[in-house]
Amino acid sequence: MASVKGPGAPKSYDGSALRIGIIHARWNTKIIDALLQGAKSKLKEAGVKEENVVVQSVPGSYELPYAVKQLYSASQIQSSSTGVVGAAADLLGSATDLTALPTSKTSNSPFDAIIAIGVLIKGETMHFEYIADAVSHGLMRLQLDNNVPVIFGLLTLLSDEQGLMRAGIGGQDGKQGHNHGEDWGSAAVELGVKRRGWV
Ligand code: DLZ
Repeated sequence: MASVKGPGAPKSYDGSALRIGIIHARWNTKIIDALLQGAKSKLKEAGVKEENVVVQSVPGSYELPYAVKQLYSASQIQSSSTGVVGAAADLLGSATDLTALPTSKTSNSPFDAIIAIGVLIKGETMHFEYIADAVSHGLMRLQLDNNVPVIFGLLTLLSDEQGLMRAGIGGQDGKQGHNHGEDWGSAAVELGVKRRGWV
């Protein structure tokens, strides 16, 4: 029987004209890496060109809203000398894989969608609640204020096990789980296409 949960039957959208940004936190790296691969695989499947996917990282989930804002702002800056890749690198600091991208192959249009990926695992203090709340509100505000889809790739987990399952890596009971990063990649393509026009 088909699952009740999830985004329903997949619809295919042509992502070949899209430019997508991904900002991911580095806390809980094993889970993050799998989610990132999942998202990238769906972007590729939809035809998003590799040179039009910009990936950046920040230490933890709390930094996601600021980084999304900076990345999006940078993509709006038209810089004839360095191009948007250089401009984004300037804004985000020098340790960046943005500069590794060949500017000539990279579109300098603003991002059509940005995926924010983070993994919060509840500990013994209230840290989790404060970060989850702040990041959720921050990302929502960003997408509404800037009219750019921000895909909510923040897992708020009660255990490591839940994260492994939701990254498709598998839990202790032998079940593999579903990689939610794939859903975020597909959502970015769909929203990116729809942002360009609903009719
Ligand atoms: C401090 C912290 C803790 C305790 N847990 C997590 C977590 O589970 N996931 C995550 O992405 N980040 C965590 N952080 C780091 C904060 O998000 C942030 O990077 C720091 O508080 C510095 O602003």
